[in-house]
Amino acid sequence: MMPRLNASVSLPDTVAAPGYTPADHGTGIVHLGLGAFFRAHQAVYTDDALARSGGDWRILGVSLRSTAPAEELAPQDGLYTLIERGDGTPKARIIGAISGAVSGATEIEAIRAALAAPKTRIVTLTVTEKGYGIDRARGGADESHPAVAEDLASPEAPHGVLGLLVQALKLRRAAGTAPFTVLCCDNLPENGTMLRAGVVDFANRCDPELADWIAAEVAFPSCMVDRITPARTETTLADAARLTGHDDAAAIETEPFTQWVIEDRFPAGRPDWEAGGALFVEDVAPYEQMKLRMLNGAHSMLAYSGFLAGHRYVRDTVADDDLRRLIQRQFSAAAATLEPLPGIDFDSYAQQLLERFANPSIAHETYQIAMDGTQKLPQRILQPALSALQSGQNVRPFAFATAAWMRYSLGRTDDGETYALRDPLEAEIAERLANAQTSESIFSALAALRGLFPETLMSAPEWRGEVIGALSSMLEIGVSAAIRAEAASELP
Ligand code: CS2
Repeated sequence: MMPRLNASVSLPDTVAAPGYTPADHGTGIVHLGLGAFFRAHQAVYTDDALARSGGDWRILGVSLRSTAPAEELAPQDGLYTLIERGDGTPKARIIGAISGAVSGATEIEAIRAALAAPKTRIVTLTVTEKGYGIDRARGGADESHPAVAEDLASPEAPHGVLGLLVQALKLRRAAGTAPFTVLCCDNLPENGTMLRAGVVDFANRCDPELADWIAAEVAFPSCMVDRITPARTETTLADAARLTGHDDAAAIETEPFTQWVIEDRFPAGRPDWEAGGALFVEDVAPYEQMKLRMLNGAHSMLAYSGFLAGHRYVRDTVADDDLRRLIQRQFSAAAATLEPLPGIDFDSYAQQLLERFANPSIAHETYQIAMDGTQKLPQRILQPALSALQSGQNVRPFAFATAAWMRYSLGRTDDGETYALRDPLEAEIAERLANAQTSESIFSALAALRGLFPETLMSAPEWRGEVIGALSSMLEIGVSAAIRAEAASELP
C-alpha cells in the first residue's frame, strides 16, 4: 500500500502540482456530475485559471446519485491525478480545483444550501444527455423523466437537475441574492438555450412569476466541450500510483487535445478560463454543430458498426481500412452540412480527428460510446441527415450510421452473443423489436419511438430506402461484410 494522495503529501518533480495554493481560494462554482469528463476538462481549465489569475473559483463537486466520486475525492482533499496519454510516456498532473465532493444520495441538504449560497456564482453541469429531464422535441421539462416527475410533486425537496436549479433560484430571489450563471457542458445542441427552456418550463409549473424572473435574470450561456476521456480502468489507477508515488482512487486519464468554446455571458463573473485555452465567442452554435456532427457523429457510427464487427476500441476501428474509409466519409458528409466557420478548415479538422481517434495509448471502448444512443442520435446523425436531405446532398452515410444503430438495438452480435443496450429507452426498444425480423419491420418499429426521428426524414422515400438497404445488408451478410461492401461502394 502506498500513502493516499492528499493536500499534505510531497510529490516527485516529474509530476506537475497545482500552480497555486488550493486552500487559499474560496469556492465559487457548484458542479453537478462528477465524472471523468468533468475531471479531464472543466476542472483542468479552472486549475489553469486559478494558477494564472487566482480568484475564489474552486469547485464544489456534486454527483447527484452515486456516492463513489465523493468517496474517492473527499479523503484526498479533492486532489486527483490527471494522466495525459499522447506520444511517449504518459504525463501526470495533480488538479487542485475541486474544494469538496458530495453526493446527492447522502448530502442533499448540503447541496441545496450550496446552490442557494451567495458565494456560488456559477453552476456547471455534466450530467450526460439523459440526466436533464428535458423533452427536446418540445423544449421544456419532460414529465415522464423520473426525477422531473418526483420534483414536480415536491418542489421544496428536489433531487434532480431541474428541481434543484429552480428551488435554488427561488431561494436566491427571495433572499435578494443575485442569481448564478448556469453553464451546461454536455454534448447537446445549443445546450444553454435547451437547459434554459427546461428550467423556465419547470419553474412555470410551480411558480409562473419565478419563471418570468428566471427568464429575465438568469444567464444560460451555451458552450462546446471536447476532450476524449475513456472510462477509468485499473491501468489508470496503477499508472497514477506509479507516476505520483501515491494511491489515488480518483485518478483519470485523457488525451492531450482539449477544446472549450463558450459564450461570454457571465453576469456574476467567471474564472479566467482563457488561461487553459478556452475560446470565448458571441455565437457558439457553429462550433457545436461542427463538433457534434463531425466528431460525435463519426464516433456513434464507428461505435455501433465497430462494436458489432468485433472492434473493442476506437483505435481498432481506425486501423480497419474499410471502417476508416467510412469514418472519413462520415466526416466529409457531416462537414458538407455545416455553414463555413471563419478560421476553421473542416478538412484539417477531420484529419486531426482521425489522428485523435487513432491515438494508440487511448483505450476508448466502442461499447462506451454506444451507450444512450437514443439521446445521441438526433444531434449527431439525424439532424445533419435532415439538412443533407433538404439540400439535396447524399444521405447514405447518415443512413448507414442509423442502420448500424438499428442493428445494434437488436442486442445481439452476428455470433449470437447478447449485450445490454444501456439506453433509457432500452425496455421500450426491446418490446418494439420483439417480433421484428425483417429490415422493414425493424425500421418501422424503431421509427415509432416517441420524439426520436424527425417525421420529415423518416417519411422521405430516399432516406427510408437507404436505411433499409444498409440494414438488410447487415442482417444478410453480417456486419463485418456489410462494412466491407459499404466501403467498397465508395471506391472510385
Ligand atoms: C463520445 C463522447 O461517448 C460518447 O458518446 O462520443 O463522449 C466524446 O468522446 C466526447 O464528446 C469528446 O469530446
